Amino acid sequence: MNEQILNATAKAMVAPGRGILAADESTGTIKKRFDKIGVENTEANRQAYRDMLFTTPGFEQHTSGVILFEETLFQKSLAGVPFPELLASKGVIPGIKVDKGAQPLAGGGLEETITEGLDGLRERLQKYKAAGARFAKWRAVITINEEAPSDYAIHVNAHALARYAALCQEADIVPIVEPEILMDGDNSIEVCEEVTDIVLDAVFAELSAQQVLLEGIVLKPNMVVPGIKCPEQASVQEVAEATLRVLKRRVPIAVPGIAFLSGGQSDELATAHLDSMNKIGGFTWGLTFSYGRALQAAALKAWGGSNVEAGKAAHLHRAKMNGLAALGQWDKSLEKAA
Ligand code: 5MM
Repeated sequence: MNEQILNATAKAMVAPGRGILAADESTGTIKKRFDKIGVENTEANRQAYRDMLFTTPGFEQHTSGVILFEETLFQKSLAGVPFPELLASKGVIPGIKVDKGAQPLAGGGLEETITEGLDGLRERLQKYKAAGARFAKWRAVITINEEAPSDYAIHVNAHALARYAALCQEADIVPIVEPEILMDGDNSIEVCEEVTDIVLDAVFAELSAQQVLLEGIVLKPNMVVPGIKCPEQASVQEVAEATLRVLKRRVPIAVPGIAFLSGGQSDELATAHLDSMNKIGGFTWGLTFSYGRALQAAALKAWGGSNVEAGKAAHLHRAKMNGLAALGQWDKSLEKAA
């Protein structure tokens, strides 16, 4: 493990005003996205869509890295350049999703899951590194309902995240540690705050127990929000304050950065929340985005399978807005002006 390389990569991933594009949809997930715009889920269409995103002029000013799905890591752009090479030539760090998805937790019974993909990971990491990946991502999924999350689900997922992180660091690949608490229930913001607190506590305990170098990770958490079905929604300020309260309690200052997932928030809310937290300040980590849907939804719709220029314009706009939010310099009026 080369501590300097890991720390330098992690810092670059959360550099001021830049964040991460999560374009690592597995084949099943991208099908759901393509279905909405009536585009067939073929390898050629996936290549064309990702080509549109990665050749957007200027997106690199706001984008430090891109998380790729395995297929994309080994795919070429429409101009014949391997995607990781294309990204690296723009100063964008290529990353790779290495988990194999969330599966039902044996004996769980509460609709809980455990993320799989540890078997053979050491070997796969070498292959990904040779293809140009400098960081990786593993997503653990935590559900909130009347009985969940159970201690069982929290601990096995935290354990797996730490095992993954240790293997990445052994290969000098920065692990993005993503414990996602889903926001699709009817729970209050207070419940989300409590669960986020417990989960982050468990995750950092496991990272420490498994000797993961905190200076060489990026945390990708959910924001503290009420469930989407909760009748009482929260203001931008309330979300920002609750999220920072938990993070300040649970994330050691040795961690170079935190890059949020958007989790189903609207594009503009995800930007507003990030901006609000950066305006509040009072922390040492880089605080940025690692959005999937909140960065891509507008671009996907504008592209619609063929309108490359419209797709690029929509992508650049969201990348720019989130880059400003990562500096605490975003303003709603910028959305209207665009
Ligand atoms: C882009 O979506 C990612 C991959 O999903 P699947 O493995 O289910 O295909 C997902 O992990 C994503 O990176 C994060 O959840 C953040 O994306 P959002 O849309 O929540 O910002």
